[in-house]
Amino acid sequence: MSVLPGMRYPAWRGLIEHYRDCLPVTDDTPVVTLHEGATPLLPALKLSAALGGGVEVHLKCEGLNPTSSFKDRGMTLAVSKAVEEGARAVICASTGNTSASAAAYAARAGIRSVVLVPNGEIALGKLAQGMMHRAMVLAVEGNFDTALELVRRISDAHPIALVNSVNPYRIEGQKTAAFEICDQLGRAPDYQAMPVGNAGNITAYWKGYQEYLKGGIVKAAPAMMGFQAAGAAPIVDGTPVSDPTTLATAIKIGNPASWVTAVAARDESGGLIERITDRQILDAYSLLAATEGVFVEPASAISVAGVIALNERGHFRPGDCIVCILTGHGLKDPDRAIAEAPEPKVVPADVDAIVGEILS
Ligand code: AN7
Repeated sequence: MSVLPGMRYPAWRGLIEHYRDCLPVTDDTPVVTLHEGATPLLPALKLSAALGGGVEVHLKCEGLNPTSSFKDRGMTLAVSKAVEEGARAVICASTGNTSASAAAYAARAGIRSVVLVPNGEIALGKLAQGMMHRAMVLAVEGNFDTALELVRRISDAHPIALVNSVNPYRIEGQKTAAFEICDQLGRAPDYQAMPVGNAGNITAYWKGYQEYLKGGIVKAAPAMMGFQAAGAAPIVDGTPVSDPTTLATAIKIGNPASWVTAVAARDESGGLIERITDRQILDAYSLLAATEGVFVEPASAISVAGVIALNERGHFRPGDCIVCILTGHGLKDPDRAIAEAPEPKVVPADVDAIVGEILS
């Protein structure tokens, strides 16, 4: 049997091409893509066993998108539509991942990007990405909520496209992750666990599941389980947090833009939105890396921390299928990894000394 090189699997050309029928694009839309999407849905064998009770946990590895977070799903569509509408520049506020993704897609499109980040509050990898993709990176003396307010005012008054998740195309692109999970599992999961920051992603997933349900592609939708960091849990509290705190800087957000639709996703799906402490986040962060081989950023580990906490309260039944959304890669935040893990031991360049270490 002869197989042509490069022809052994069908080409993946990004989520707009793959889910074109379900997205607001036409033949005239210039598709700006880095071939995002098609991320792995990994069975979490050790975690499932450790939870006991016959639950089946899967990890949706969104850190394997081109800029290493889920934001690329929304950004491919938002930047494509911005270019279609004639924009020469995009702007966003960001805790880091949105800015990295906006910068990359703007570079790909050949347009300018301006990103406002809270000064000193974003993880190093994300800052490096924005800089390398030649965004104009502005470090605002204020938090994310303040930065979002500023970019909304700027884009209202000037011809610069806003690519935060208040842009509906962001939600449209991100809903494809729900499609993928259903396509990968052959059904919808019983539960989905995810971080909630500005709340665009929970809104997007719920839209995606509802569309597959209405289209008859799946017979049920999952209960949506959102988790906020204990020091930045406005939806759990029912009131904005003026000075949010958490080491999970990605979700250090006190007044989510998509608050109402996040609550709708929770309630319509029979789900919940709960708070998780930084300690619980770090435990899950280390556990995932050490026992599943999956390195995520702290905000993403909250999905697993939430499932562990609920499992301890007897929330799940045997056979339940739970998908944890792992939103961003661990390399985004190298400082946190180095702070949490054991330091390398310095050894002499000597076989006996090294063998001695290994056996000790
Ligand atoms: C890894 O980049 O808000 O609830 O400005 O980076 O849709 O906001 C990032 C959010 C979860 C929360 N996990 O998603 C930004 C930003 C990671 C994130 C979230 C973010 P939303």
